[in-house]
Amino acid sequence: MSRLIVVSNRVPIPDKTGTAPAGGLAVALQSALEARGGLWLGWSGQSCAEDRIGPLQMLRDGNIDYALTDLTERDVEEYYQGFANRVLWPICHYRLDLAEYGRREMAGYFRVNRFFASRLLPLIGENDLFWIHDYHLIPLAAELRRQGVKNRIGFFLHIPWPAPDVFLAMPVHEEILSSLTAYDVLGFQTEHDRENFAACLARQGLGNRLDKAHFALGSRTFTARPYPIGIETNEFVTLAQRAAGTTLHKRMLDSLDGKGLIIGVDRLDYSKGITQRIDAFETFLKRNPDSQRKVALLQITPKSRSEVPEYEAMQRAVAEQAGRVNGALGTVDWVPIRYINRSLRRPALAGLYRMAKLALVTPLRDGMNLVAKEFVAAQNEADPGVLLLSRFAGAAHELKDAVLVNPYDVEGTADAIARSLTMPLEERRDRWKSMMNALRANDVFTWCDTFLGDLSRYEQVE
Ligand code: GDG
Repeated sequence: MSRLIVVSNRVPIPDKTGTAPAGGLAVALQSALEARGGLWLGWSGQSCAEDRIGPLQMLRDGNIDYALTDLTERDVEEYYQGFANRVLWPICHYRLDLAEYGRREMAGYFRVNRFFASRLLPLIGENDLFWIHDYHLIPLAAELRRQGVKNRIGFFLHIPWPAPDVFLAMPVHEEILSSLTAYDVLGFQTEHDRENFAACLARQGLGNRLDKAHFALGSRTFTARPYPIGIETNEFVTLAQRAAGTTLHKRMLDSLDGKGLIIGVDRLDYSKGITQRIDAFETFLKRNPDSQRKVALLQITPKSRSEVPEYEAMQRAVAEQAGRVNGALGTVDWVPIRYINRSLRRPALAGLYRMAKLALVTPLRDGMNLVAKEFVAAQNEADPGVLLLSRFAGAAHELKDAVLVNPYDVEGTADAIARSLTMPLEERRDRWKSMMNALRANDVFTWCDTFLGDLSRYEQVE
């Protein structure tokens, strides 16, 4: 079997407490690589002055070799905080209004991708298989090809691919789109994303579509398919079952004192629809005064990308909003929203999912959304909670038996909360079983094997 080289912006090396960073990419890939072994290269998270970039830091943990590179302060500002997180992220999440274009940032993005290619080159063996991840590294294959790399290279986009009218509004869309054609296998979360991508190629007159999945451009061919990412389903079930006996679990139950727990878990990000969700919860409470004091929303929201101004502003907005609702509706012995702004350990999270009667997973746009899947896996089969899920999350394409909502429709979401909290046991069980079947049929190992199977078999069509 060929050696696997994974490249992603950040490499999730567990710290001494064993806490992996919050992020679907990290959680999914680590378990996949552990099983196969290979090399994982990415940014160390450290920045330094231009003349201080040292050699790669090499580490080994279990079956995985990690290669970490520092970036310069300018790189981080232009490539990471700049083009990746202030142009590509908002554009792919349909937020044209938040995209901040700057030539300096665009140039920085391509420069850092060239730099990643230069760090990889000395490590490459003839038969190595490359799997590049996510929007930070779109031009990496094109840079490697320019250096003569002929190996098979795959790419997986964890976030949505937007509709052509949105994508083509981005100034460098041509370079971004054509650099994707240097890959052999392109993976998207959903069929919808793949079709948006194909529509962008067609609009730009870039290449020919040979069939549903195959495309040709010049002398090269490539495939583009949906590979919906999964979770470690069985492991998560066990994690949640075990959590039932822990002290945290007991403390939480005591503090609820018979109230129904509603849970929300999201990185603090404008794509996750947190403010609309809190509005919907407030509307639900106002319209259903009988439910007041009978439920509590636990919103767990670890901070992310705080150095990007939109995220910092959002941090303040959500805290103020939760405070306002609590101030207006809370009583001396009831707090409607418990808002936590930091990361919990994974077993604790699994236990809280299991305790909850309802999860609110209401992103305005999301590639997949692993929280939705984890919540389902954590449920108690005998008395499962309800998943309320945005239609605009990739997960909605698989979890069709969730209660699907339009997160922009605050009143509709409020009504769906009311319906979910009174859903009969039999219906909850039926919905849960069907969603659980989907999670068992496509877990993170299947996702990884399917992608890598397609990549290792891929032959250029003559
Ligand atoms: C991107 C795409 C796609 C969250 N809070 C805590 C914590 N988490 C974990 C969750 C989950 C992960 O982080 C979040 O994954 P999501 O999929 O929900 O979202 P993104 O981070 O935006 O991920 C997304 C994903 O990539 C994978 O392709 O699904 O659409 O945007 O696993 O459990 N984990 C711990 N404590 C927390 O407080 N331990």
